[in-house]
Amino acid sequence: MDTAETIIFVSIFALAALLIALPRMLGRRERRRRDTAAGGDPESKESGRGESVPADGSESVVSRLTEAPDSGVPGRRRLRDRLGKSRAPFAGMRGRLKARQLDDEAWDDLEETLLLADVGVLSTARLLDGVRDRARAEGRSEADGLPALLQAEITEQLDDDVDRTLRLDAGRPNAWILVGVNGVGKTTTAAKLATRELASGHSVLFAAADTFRAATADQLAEWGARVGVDVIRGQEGGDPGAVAFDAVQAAGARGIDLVLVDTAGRLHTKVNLMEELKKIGRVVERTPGALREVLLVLDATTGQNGLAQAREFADAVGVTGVVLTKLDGSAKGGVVLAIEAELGVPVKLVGVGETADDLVDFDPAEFAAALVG
Ligand SMILES: Nc1nc2c(ncn2[C@@H]2O[C@H](COP(=O)(O)OP(=O)(O)OP(=O)(O)O)[C@@H](O)[C@H]2O)c(=O)[nH]1
Ligand SMILES: [Mg+2]
Repeated sequence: MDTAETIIFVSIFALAALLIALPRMLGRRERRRRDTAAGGDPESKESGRGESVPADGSESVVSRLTEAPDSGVPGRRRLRDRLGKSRAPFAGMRGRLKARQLDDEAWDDLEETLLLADVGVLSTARLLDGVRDRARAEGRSEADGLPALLQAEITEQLDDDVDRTLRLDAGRPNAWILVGVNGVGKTTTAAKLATRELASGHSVLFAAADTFRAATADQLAEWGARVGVDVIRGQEGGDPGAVAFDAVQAAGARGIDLVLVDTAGRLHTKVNLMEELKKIGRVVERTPGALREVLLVLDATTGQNGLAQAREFADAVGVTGVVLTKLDGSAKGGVVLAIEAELGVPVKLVGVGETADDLVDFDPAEFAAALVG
């Protein structure tokens, strides 16, 4: 073979190799492009460290909600991953307790860790008693078994045959009212709930009963437009009860299963928020049996401080369940125990991020494992 022949031979070979490799390269590029469009790297979505976005920033909030689904991640792993900040004190304790005796110091460590996780004084005492009983019953003398005992005790104290389901009878109007102070995540939770209920085949209508600021109704309306949920809204500063009433009537007329009523977290000073919320409940009940859930939305990052507000709502408006939001950005996940023990209201759902499917059914065993295990 002379030089010219060699060059021709090598060129033909290179061209053939290129023709074989090109479709594969293009396919890979296209797949990467589609993955990015579908939400990209799951890690990069751990945004929103619980900070409030003003209602006028609602457009971006809604975009994030709808455009960054996280559906590929199983709930169990997601909860564990998202609970990173709350897990940290327990992980630290686990390290310290290794190869140590179960002495006073170990018990003090456990107590401090629980308080640090915002479990609260009463619930901490109750958990310590339970873990001590378990350690005694099992004749433990080593401290490194404490986390497992704690996990079992948390599961047991939270479980207690509590009904955490959300009540809905399809084929008639059901209303779920979302209540809670400013910025805790009511509107976002309404959007998450709508996404979830639509996925399970229920029809949904939003009631923008937060008439305090028009921007909040806009936030809900924009979200509704994206997922195909209509919004019943009133005038800015108008009567929130009238909006809720109209929405339930409309649901009855249109055969819609669920009305999600988004309410204000604060009102003009002269109007009493609790009275206004009670009134919303009353007008919804003008369609007898329509009021199925009053969900108190609580921001986990406020920890024990949120409990005082929660008590006020629970006393005033007959809360049927708690949605604990921003658990992903909180180091105070232990507050779940205090909420259930001190309010006597079940935590039904937890929010673990800002995207549409970042809402997880609250499961005590899963939660205890994610926190301590
Ligand atoms: N990280 C994180 N952020 C959340 C979660 N839920 C809500 N948020 C964010 O919290 C902020 C406030 O949420 P909204 O839904 O507007 O709160 P709101 O209770 O309706 O607020 P007001 O209408 O002002 O009373 C937004 O930035 C949300 O994206 C969550 O589970 N995790
Ligand atoms: Mg809102």
